[in-house]
Amino acid sequence: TSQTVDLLIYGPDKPLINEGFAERFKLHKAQQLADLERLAPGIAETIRGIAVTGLVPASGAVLARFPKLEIVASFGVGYDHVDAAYAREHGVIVTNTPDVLTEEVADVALGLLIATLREFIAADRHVRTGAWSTQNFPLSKGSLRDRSVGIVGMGRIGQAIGRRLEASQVPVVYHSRHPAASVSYQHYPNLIEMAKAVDTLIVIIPGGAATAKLIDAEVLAALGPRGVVVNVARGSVIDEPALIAALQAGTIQAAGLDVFADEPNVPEALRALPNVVLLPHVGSASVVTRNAMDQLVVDNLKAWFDGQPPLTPIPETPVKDR
Ligand code: 8YV
Repeated sequence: TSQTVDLLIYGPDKPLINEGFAERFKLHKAQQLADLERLAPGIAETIRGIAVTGLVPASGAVLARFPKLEIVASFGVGYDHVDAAYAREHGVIVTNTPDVLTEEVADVALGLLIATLREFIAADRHVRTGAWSTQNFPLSKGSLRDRSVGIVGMGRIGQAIGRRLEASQVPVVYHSRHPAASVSYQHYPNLIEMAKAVDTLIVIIPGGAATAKLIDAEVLAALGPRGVVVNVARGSVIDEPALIAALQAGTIQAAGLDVFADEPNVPEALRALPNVVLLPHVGSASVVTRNAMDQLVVDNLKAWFDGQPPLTPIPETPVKDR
């Protein structure tokens, strides 16, 4: 007879995760940080696993509320909202949902780049408003044809973006702390040097303190007046006021942004700009991909409580033999 396992579903409600667990799991819920306070007395002490279902804060202080915690299964490939250092020190495993979203996010990065360069959103408006009957849509200032792209970050998604750019016959280089063994694109250890050498940046590097405001005024100036920035990583990676200033002044050309510094609050100054395409953090947000991510959260927790190794632990919390 297996003992009941108490799990906390922390974050937005997700049917597939709620329904993913068999009888022996007892589910508790907290949609937001404040809801943790409202857990019945004694419940926090029973929780052995947490599914973090969205970008809710899972700081050390939050995780410390759960003395029996063994595993945090986080939804999404990025886990800058989960304190991995705390988890490591306290023997708590953290898992994320890599791989199942790689191609989807890479598709969105390329789509967003092309939409930005070829002005799809304004062109759509031209048709809808009936303006086309009196005027042809102006030729787009931007094109993928005369560009070279620097990818910031060359992990799984960066490589998938690189493959798409190669298929589109666009030259690719990249910046990351260490060269990636699996690609042959030129590696720039220095981001400024890369920004000088290309006219387009696609940002797909983890968020968190180590990359905060990596794309700053100096990088944007190095990119120059033809500069286009696409961000499908985290808003924290870009100095947002510096980006807005550069777009307003025309010291760079345009930007395509799926992520923002303070979601869902997007500065009015950014929303007013004509030379940006803005998406509400939808990189992985299709039914098919989100279902796969939900399922991977469930499968990590099930594997762990079945005595198996978790499927996709983060590198900071390696699992010893199980
Ligand atoms: C999610 C993401 O939207 O995987 C990521 O890192 O940013 C997205 O897939 C995010 O985890 C919020 O739930």
